Amino acid sequence: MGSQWEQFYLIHSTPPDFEEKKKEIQDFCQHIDPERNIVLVTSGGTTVPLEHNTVRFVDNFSAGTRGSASAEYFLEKGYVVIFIHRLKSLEPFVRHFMGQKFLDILEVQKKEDVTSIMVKNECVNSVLPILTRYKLTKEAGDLLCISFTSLTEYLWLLRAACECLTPFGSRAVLYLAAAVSDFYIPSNEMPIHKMQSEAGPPTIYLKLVPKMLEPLVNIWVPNAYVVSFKLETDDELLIDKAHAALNKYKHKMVIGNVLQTRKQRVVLVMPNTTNEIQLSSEEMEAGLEIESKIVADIAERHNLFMKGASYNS
Ligand code: PAZ
Repeated sequence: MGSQWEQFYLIHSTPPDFEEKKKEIQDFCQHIDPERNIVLVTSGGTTVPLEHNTVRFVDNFSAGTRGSASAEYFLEKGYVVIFIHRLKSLEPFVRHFMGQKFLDILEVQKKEDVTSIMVKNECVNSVLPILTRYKLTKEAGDLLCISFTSLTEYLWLLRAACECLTPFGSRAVLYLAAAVSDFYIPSNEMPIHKMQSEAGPPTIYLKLVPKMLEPLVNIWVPNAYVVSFKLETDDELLIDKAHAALNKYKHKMVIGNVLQTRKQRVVLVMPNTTNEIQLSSEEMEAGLEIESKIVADIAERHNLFMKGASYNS
């Protein structure tokens, strides 16, 4: 009998479109210069189905703001980005034009028989820099976006992506911002069909999801710069829990954040130091995003880490 994480992969067979997605990640990584820095950004919440033919599921909170914004800042710092995100959560670049905002920047122009759709003049200055960065990223082939919905899909993709990152060694950063459920119903304990109300209120037993940081740090990407996130709603718990995670998994950094203040304040907890990053109200009003500061800090520390890794080897 293997460890709990091995059991998870034994019990939960690969999701239907897993092989195609895995191949996409493999093909993408094969075309990347191994001398480039690369980051795997995970983003958005996982679902935990209550039935095999899923009508109902438990969801994890996350809009995908942290992950999608960070992906853009990593690209700016010259990283190649694999962005593994919850389907329909925020994605890099398009996040700026979500919902009605997208239609509001457009106008219809009719000249003689020709109808065209244009970006409104007053919006050009805000759209142009984002569109330009997007097109350049696409041309360079520096961004791959792959989606998941359920916890099982996420965990299979995480392992597959890590395997593709192994050849990059210390050049790889893992930035695990996705809100991954701690609880689930194992596939072999889940009803096949929709639960019926005639049977009375259901009693649902959730089990603990194995902590994948353990094999990730020790087996899948032992040379990478691994950053995990810790979300709490009680500020008092945050730093202790971040330290506990760091001591347990021995990775490079835990970024602690509190649900209500996550856009203004985070604490970067590392083995020998901590760094609190905050946005002032002036910075927030000016539209600065905390992810720009987080990514700048990580890129600098990653750079030092790589120098140390090549010095030691
Ligand atoms: O996606 P978002 O910007 O709404 O929220 C980001 C976040 C709070 C999900 C992220 O910063 C985080 O803490 N992720 C890890 C959550 C956890 O499993 O503890």
